[in-house]
Amino acid sequence: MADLDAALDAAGLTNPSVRDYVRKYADLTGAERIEVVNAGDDARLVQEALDAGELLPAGEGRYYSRSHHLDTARSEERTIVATNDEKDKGVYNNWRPASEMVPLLEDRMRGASVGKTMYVIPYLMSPPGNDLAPWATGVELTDARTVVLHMIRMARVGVEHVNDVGDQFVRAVHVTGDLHNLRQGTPEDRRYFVTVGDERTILHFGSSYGGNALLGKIAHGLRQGAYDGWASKKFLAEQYMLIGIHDKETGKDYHICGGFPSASGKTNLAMMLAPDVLGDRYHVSFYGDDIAWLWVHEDGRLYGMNPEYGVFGVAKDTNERTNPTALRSVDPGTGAIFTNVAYNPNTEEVWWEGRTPSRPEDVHGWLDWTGAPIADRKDSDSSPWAHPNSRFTTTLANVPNIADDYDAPTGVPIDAIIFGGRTRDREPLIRAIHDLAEGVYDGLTLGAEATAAAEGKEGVLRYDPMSNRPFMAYGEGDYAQHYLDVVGAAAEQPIFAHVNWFQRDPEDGHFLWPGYRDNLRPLLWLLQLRNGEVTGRQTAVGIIPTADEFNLEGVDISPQDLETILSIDKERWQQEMTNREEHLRQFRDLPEAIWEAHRRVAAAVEDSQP
Ligand code: GTP
Ligand code: SPV
Ligand code: MN
Repeated sequence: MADLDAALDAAGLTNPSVRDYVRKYADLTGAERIEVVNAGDDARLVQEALDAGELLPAGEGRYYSRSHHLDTARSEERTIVATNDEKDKGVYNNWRPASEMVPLLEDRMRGASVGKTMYVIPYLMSPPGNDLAPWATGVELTDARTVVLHMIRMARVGVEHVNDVGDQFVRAVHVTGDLHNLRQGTPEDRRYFVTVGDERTILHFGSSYGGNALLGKIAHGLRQGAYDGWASKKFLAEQYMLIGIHDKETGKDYHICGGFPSASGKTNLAMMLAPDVLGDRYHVSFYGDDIAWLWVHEDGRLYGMNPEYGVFGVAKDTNERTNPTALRSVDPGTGAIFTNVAYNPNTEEVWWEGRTPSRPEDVHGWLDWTGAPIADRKDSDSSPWAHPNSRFTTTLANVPNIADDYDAPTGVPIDAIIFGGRTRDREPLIRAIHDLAEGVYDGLTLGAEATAAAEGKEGVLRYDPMSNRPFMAYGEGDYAQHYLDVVGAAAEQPIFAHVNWFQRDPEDGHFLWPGYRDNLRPLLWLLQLRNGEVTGRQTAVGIIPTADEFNLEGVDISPQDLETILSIDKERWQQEMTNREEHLRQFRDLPEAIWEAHRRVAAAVEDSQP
């Protein structure tokens, strides 16, 4: 490409290592032109996307996009972590040798961008100046303009982030491929989503949706971050939300982070409004809703920060009751992008299941997520209007409860780490754990129903260690040891807890706990426990609140349901301990401290009163 140097010069992209990398992939993919992207290019690129029909208007300053109908979620089968050392093979990371995958991906990418623009997106997955910024720098190359628009919302984007980093940046290459001919979901599937951990290179081919294509997010922010955190011995990269809780009465601030599997409540928790009766006293602030990096700073405390700059949130069931904060974050004028929801081009409205109690009455003009008119549907067709993994994208600054210091380089000290998944029985509302090894053990045995965030997995009950199963970068035994080492190095230990908002009545299926805003209540109890203000009740699997320790003013729950979610079913837990043993046995080199924790908990379950 003759004008490559001229384009890089004009953009002020001076780092020679970055320039060499761009040249290599421009040559390989055969892109016709390159364009270096800065955050300030957003308005122009939005207009170009509207003109090209890649975006459609969704009211003032909001946009709608539709992905290919076979390209709507992550594919766990097609996602691979490759390295040059077979010791990195784990149970969940789909390890392959780098020497096999790199040529294979380069082959797929060869000539695949002929006639297209290759956008060069320099990005930073941390607040500027953060301790971990050296691992957070990357350059994504993509051939899709809508991916650029998403990256501008989800990451800090601009050449200033990469000019002075030498060779220390992640090479993140995204090539869409011919979505009509990739045989998605068949044995001849041509897609590959590969992170080459020890080469700090990400090669994704065959999708333009979500984390498959916005490479700063899960590929760098989780998989590469996890690998780097372990290789450097410095940090953890986790699929965690991160919130602050401010107590206006005492003036104290607390920070809680925690892992819930995909589409299981992180965004909702991070955007939570305090329940009305508690609102005068407590305020919840949003730091992050999907990823946190954790490390111990020179002052000896455990810190967390959100590498992202935006929210890629699940649309389904987002409404004025469940999450008004999310709705405000995508109000007119926010620049939000909706993907794969239902759309009405006449009125420029969007809709998804759970947005309102019933579907829009006048179906005239409404199109489902595939673009098919609702009015043409057969009466028997009850399929959802919006794809179950349809999402909204908006920058952090649009989130009404964004923390004042979300962009501060320091990050925030962590008081508590929580885990939770969709579990319809057994798991109580909350159980707290003081001991580090038992906390890590608890995270490793997180069991949950999988969701539509991954292709073809919805409803499957499975273990999802630390909510990181789809993002594991190296062996689980090494991971557990690294977790113990990082958190164990902190002078002040966080408290751990397991939470469950999803217990259901076995007969009629209703959720026993109202959830959403009321989720603040068990978290406040946890902080009180940490402060020694309550004692709870010790059980075999942790400390659970007694009903009187627990502020339930204004909560809509029956006494029987409350009793169920605050109790431990011995028999179910005995079964669970057998399953856990089998689950943990898969992992090579699991630290003895984790096995000891397992044996301690299993013995306590056996000894407990039924
Ligand atoms: P990813 O972005 O995929 O990693 O997911 P997430 O963990 O951020 O999920 P999110 O908060 O967007 O939750 C997804 C789904 O869980 C939505 O359909 C919510 O309505 C539902 N949900 C969240 N919190 C609660 C709760 O407290 N109770 C119940 N019953 N449902 C909830
Ligand atoms: C998830 O699936 O956990 C997400 C969405 O947060 S994606 O970035 O597409 O992976
Ligand atoms: Mn996620």
